[in-house]
Amino acid sequence: MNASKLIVAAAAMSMSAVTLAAGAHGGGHGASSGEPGKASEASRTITVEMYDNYYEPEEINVEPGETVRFVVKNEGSLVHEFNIGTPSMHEGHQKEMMMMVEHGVIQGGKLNQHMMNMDMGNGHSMKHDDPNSVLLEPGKSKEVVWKFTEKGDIEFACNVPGHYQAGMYGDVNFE
Ligand SMILES: [Cu+2]
Repeated sequence: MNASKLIVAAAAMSMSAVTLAAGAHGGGHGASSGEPGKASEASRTITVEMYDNYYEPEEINVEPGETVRFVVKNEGSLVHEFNIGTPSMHEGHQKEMMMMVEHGVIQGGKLNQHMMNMDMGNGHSMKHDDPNSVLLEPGKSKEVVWKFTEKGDIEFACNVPGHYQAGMYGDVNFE
């Protein structure tokens, strides 16, 4: 939430059309953010609370190679996301989340589950089931198990339109 981050975010937004085509979605491709982890290999559990529009804690510290089990709780009044990725992955995902809002999938404090499962006509749906993220209605809780395979420029972020810009993201610091 410092000034330099905001400048980076603003610069990234101006390039948004390019990454939309590239589809920086999910954790599978993008190498540097890590990979889905196994709960049995998690070294610890971190509880992350989501509010309107910030996280508690605001940042986390991990060791390279560490698997962390996150218990994510939405304590706010709006739909929020917990998504682990690089800044450019978040930027790409923000386009998809914008589409989810435009199609009425995300409605303030509610998710339209029926629409999330609908085929959009091109073999794609607006399901939100990537292993690096959860999208939660108020009062809901879910787990994400993630392995931080190597050091990288990684943030956890909410890509619901406007939330990242409001400061709803935090750094993953490597020890
Ligand atoms: Cu949010």
